[in-house]
Amino acid sequence: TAAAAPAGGRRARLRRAAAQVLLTNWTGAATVPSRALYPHQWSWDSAFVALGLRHISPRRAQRELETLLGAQWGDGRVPHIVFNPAVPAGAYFPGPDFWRSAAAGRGAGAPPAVHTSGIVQPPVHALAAWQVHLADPAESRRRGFLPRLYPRLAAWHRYLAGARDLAGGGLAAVVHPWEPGLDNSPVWDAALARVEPAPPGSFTRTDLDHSPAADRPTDLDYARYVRLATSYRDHAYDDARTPHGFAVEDPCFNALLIASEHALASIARAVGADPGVHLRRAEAATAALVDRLWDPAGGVFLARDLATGAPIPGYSVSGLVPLIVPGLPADVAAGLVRTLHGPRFGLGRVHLVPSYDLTAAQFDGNRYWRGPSWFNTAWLIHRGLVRHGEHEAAGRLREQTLTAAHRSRFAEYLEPYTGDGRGIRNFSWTAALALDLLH
Ligand code: 9YW
Repeated sequence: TAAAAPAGGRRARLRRAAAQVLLTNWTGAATVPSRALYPHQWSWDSAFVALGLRHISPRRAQRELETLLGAQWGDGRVPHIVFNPAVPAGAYFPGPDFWRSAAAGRGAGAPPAVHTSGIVQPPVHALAAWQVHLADPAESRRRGFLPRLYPRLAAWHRYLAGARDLAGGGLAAVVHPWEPGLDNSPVWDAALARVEPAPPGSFTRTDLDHSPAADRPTDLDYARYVRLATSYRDHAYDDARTPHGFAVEDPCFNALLIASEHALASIARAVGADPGVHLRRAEAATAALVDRLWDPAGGVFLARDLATGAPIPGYSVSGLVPLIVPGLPADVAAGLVRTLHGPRFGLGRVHLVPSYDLTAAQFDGNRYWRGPSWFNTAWLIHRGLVRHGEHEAAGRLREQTLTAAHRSRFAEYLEPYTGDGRGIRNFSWTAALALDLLH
């Protein structure tokens, strides 16, 4: 509403401050999520960053995505981290010497000259690429942006729809809790409990040098993350050969794949290719999403554990993100909007959208993805509300998000009840998505 909106002067200051964060975090070819905590390029961070950067430099936004896709593997996967060779090896764990992409990933087509991780993150890239193109179509055409990106984005989606459809049900599976981007969500607890932790002392965390331990995943979480990643690496990142100790169909990941598939259809049309294949894939995946993950009783999408074949009870913001999917059945969309406003997520009564059910025993308002509100999921829910004509709720969420970005100095996440910043400050996607919401 107008009363809650930052006044004109504050908006201009917010815009300048957000642009400054993105400039500080720009390395010359890409943007790091944070200079101290995450000093390399992260996959879905870059897509969110590009969505904001397009308002201040469409050209830099194009570069951001080109750099990421330049590190794509031969099998189509887009790695979740592209390592910056200028950063000391010990600055981030797990670093290039852990993943050993060029050697261990050779069979999967890892690039020989760039160091990357071997896992993936949610596919927001086609969606971002199409918006970046629309921000300045003339510059995009001059640089041949879409014709260069289209085959890479298409191969990325083919990888997810092919090698990653582990259950054969038409959805992509994630094989590590880092892949859905919601690392320590309580939704993964039961599946993760079956993973034997790596021995204590076999690795050293670097994240705790930059962020309080109470805001981060635990050592036991990390020991299991390390075990899973080690096993994937030691099986040459081969999806068919790895005995996946963790395999889950996540609603947010698949919703982003569907939304990106629609964007890829637009990109295909723009480059003179056939959009039909993308539209058909989007339609089939939407049906599979509703069929396999929708929980009508809860009014939310649930992740599915492929080890047990059963839905995972637990209400996470991930289960609300499918609100962005075009062509969602009307009763499903209405159910999601009801759940958002209900006691579990408290839309309008707490800051942004909590990452986990406020009423659940596992809710922790400080610890990373176990409760805190994040700006990327707020941005996605905002987009979903607009799509379904919920303009008032969308407007309120937008103003709340802008105010919180400003007040928290672009925090990584927020305690949902107080709105106080948590994690690090000057976080890139917080700045980028605030910039986007200002437009
Ligand atoms: C880590 C970079 C990434 C995000 C993820 C977030 C976190 C990496 O940081 O994971 O080291 O824990 O969970 O979504 O992309 O910002």
